[in-house]
Amino acid sequence: MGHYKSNLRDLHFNLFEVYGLDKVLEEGDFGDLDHETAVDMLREVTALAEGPLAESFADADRNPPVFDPEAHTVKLPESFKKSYQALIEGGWDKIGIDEALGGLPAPRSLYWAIGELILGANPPVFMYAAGSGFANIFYDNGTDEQKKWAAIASENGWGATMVLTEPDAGSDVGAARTKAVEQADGTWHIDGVKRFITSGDQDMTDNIFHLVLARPEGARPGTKGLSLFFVPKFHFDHETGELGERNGVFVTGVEHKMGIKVSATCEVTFGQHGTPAVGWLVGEVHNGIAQMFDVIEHARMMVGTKAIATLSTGYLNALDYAKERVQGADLTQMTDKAAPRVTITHHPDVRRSLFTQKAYAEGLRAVYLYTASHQDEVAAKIVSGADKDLAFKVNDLLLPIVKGVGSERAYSTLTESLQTLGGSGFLQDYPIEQYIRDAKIDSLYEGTTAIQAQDFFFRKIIRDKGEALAHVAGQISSFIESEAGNGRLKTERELLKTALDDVQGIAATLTGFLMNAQEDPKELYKVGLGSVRFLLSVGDLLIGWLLLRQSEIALAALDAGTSEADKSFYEGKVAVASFFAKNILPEITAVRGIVDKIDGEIMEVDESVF
Ligand code: ST9
Ligand code: FAD
Repeated sequence: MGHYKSNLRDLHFNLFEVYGLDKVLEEGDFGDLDHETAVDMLREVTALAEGPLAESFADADRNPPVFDPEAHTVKLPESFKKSYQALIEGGWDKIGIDEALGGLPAPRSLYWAIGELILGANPPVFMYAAGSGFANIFYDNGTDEQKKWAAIASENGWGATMVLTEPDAGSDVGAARTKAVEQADGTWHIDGVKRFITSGDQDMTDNIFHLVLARPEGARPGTKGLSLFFVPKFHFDHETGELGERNGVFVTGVEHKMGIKVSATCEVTFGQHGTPAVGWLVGEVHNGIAQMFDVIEHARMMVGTKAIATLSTGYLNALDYAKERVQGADLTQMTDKAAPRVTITHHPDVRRSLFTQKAYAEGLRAVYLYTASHQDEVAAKIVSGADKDLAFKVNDLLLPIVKGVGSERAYSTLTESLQTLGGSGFLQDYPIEQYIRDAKIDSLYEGTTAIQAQDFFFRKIIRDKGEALAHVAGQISSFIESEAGNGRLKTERELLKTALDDVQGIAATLTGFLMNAQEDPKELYKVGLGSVRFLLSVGDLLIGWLLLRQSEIALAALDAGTSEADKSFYEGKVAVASFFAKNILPEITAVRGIVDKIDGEIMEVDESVF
């Protein structure tokens, strides 16, 4: 058995019992895809994930990619290549992709559920295999001719990258200096150095295409002056796809990292090795940052789902260990030195920790699948009654939660998973130390948590005039006011009501700071000081609500009578929702108190004070 422990039962519960996937498949435009096929797909990917994908997880960490500075190439460990090939041979990189690119359209909830299984087992496999997904986005944004290149790239299984970051342009993408110079034949020469580029080179695919942000000569500063270019590693015949000359884009360095080592993080240099780096303007329009955000939105969803998937396997590994490990006596017999020794699941603090892990793993899964359901018009209608326009706004609203809250809570809760194993957790004999190292990146790339929090408040709430937030808050209110649980969830619904009031209070306080900033710009600092706390609080509110919704469904299933295995599953749902409502939700009240009293004092002190 490999390191990866999936939670297929919970995925089924979410997809079929909570989010109505059967109805989505019936009403949506997904061809022959039906309940049985979806169940088969999930089962097959689970076997693949627990087997061949997980197989190289540790080996590829201990034997990271090798960079050859002369040849500008990156070689990946053989063990990892086998995992990658297993995914590609199964055609799993084509799920959710347009049929024009050889794909199989699927509801986004199913797509991301499959994604969770792959990302939990071996995240870089998913990332290297994202070429067809990138091709799909290129297809959607490209000219008719470029659509053909996208199909060539997808059908030939080419790799792909997203290229934004430069040494002086990280969070501040608009500071990028890489230039684009138009040529007489309509192509562009790209000139500059990008850094931290994931999958910048590898030796698994025949070709790689880079989607690169660069600034055409004379274009304005900032993100709005950037355009998006398609830059292949090898030129190719645009009709047949046959490979030609090497293009002038070269990997000039590979980073040595804390984790996720097999995912090659590359410095990529354009047009500075005697060969021009020829690029094509995507869609023949100068709309680079908006086009790149089509990629970023998927990548942010991917990063959040990756973090959540890792937390889930971390929790399940910790749980297995806790059920076996015998240590100490039951607390009620602590003075009896001869009392029988018990498994550590008997200790209250271990139970507190395991329930915290279960709550965040299952609660965050509910959040990413709720979000995914708003990426499909049909699914959104079924799940929350949102029409197409509102559905996509809800998705926009929730992406910083999936990414920002998912990554922060997964990382901090994974330390609980490690703690459950005591000293053994610190050893490489168990996967959790690697989970923690591999998961740290999730709060950093694709926009740090601070950036997610600003995006959430300024763009997704203020600029949206609170429409999407009001829709979700309305859903939560309806649940609070309902008879959910027939009286058995009364206390929990009251706690949820307090949490909703507190979150709305925090939102109002931050909005007040923003209004006051029209008179005194420094008031804006107060928004910056409170925005991450706000993001995390909204995340907890959503988790609390969705766990309680699950609890309501579980109670109904228990009332109807279930199998013994399902009985434990549903009882677990009821217990974890109650635990979260009673132990975590009340913390939001304290956050509200803190945000109410933000005074901006730390913005006044001199830098020397630190
Ligand atoms: C990175 C990659 O870190 C890490 C891992 C890569 C793994 C690759 C594998 C991926 C797999 C997933 C793909 C699967 C595909 C499946 C497909 C299946 C079909 N939403 O606020 P303004 C736009 S990469 C949408 O003024 P500033 C918008 O156009 C590096 N759009 O920003 C806006 O114009 P307007 C990642 C948004 O102050 C314009 O930007 N790096 C959003 O100029 C300007 O907006 C980062 O993420 C949004 N939320 O710039 C950088 N926001 O307003 C983080 C902005 O007119 N930094 N736009 O609509 C930021 O995000 C900054 O806030 C900033 C600020 C750069 C946007
Ligand atoms: P900085 O922007 O310098 O941030 C430093 C600190 O300051 C952070 O804590 C940040 O939150 C804070 N900060 C910065 N600006 C603000 C602000 N305005 N308000 C509040 N706080 C702020 N990039 C790509 O283009 N393609 C890739 O494929 C890719 N893959 C990556 C893979 C790895 C392993 C890594 C480490 C990075 C990757 N990146 C990639 C780059 C990644 O997206 C950036 O590292 C990230 O956006 C942060 O930029 P930075 O590292 O320059 O940090």
